[in-house]
Amino acid sequence: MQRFLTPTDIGELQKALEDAHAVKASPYADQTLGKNKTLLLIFFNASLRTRLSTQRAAMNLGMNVIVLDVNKDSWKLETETGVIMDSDKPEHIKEAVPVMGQYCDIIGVRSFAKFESKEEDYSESIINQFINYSGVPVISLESATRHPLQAFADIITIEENKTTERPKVVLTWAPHPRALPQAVPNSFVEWMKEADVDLTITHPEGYELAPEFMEGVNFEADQNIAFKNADFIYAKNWASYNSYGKILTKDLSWTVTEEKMALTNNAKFMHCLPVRRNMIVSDKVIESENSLVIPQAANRVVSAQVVLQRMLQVIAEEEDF
Ligand code: SN0
Repeated sequence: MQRFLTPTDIGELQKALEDAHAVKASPYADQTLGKNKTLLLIFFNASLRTRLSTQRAAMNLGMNVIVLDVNKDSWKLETETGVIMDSDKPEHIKEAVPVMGQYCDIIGVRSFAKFESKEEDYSESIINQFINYSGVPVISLESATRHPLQAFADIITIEENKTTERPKVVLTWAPHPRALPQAVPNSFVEWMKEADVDLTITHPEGYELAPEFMEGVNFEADQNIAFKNADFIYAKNWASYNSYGKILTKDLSWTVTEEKMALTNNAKFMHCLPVRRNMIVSDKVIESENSLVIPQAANRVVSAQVVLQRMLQVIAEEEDF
């Protein structure tokens, strides 16, 4: 496994879920796999869960970890090609990335959508430069259009908590004060399409995800109707794709409240965190027994550990060869 960005990269989902189960049952079983191997985590944006859970996963595998917050602790990186470098960015990403690759065996990179250009964000130009120039396997820690470690952890969480064979899962847009990327909902939809679930998406007009993600997904414009018989409510805000990066509404009638949850089949509540209380979800719902946000975050260690384990196995095979 040379890169982790989409479900295709991890192969058969059922097998990945079995690996997740094994990792959870016995987190230290592969302590020697990561011996003398180094994971480098590069952050262009803030992080709490991704940083800590990925470090923990690496430590469970016996790896060493280096974390770099590029914007705080390093030279600011120029990411555009062909520019005269007379700005405040002293180093070009085309040198920085191969240099980073010299110091580690696997790189994880977080680089959010910049919302300057839809084409630029959806071309995934930053993470692709890591894939093309680092010389080592690359993991997305949330890139411009995807957050696969989150989506994989979400599926693990749904599998653990479902009470029916094929649960109804509802992804609902919810209001937020800032413009947020589409990475989390994009990956959630992309991974749910692979899972044995009945997925519905509900959002206000103008919040359609990119066509490649919306394709084949059941859409319901009325949030109250969408919530009927739901077994899982997955709330998330995202900025508009069509009016790229714009906030079209902050309508608080979309907030997930107890009244809305009462429409469901006693659904579990999920959110990737960080969450704005009483915008996305009411205090009561997030603190209720049906809230899965903490076990969901705990599963971030599991998803990261499965991905690292597979990359380390490939490295070990190459070394044996
Ligand atoms: C990020 C996002 O993609 O929505 C990361 C989620 C895992 N979330 C935020 O940036 C939230 C920031 C805020 O102001 O609430």
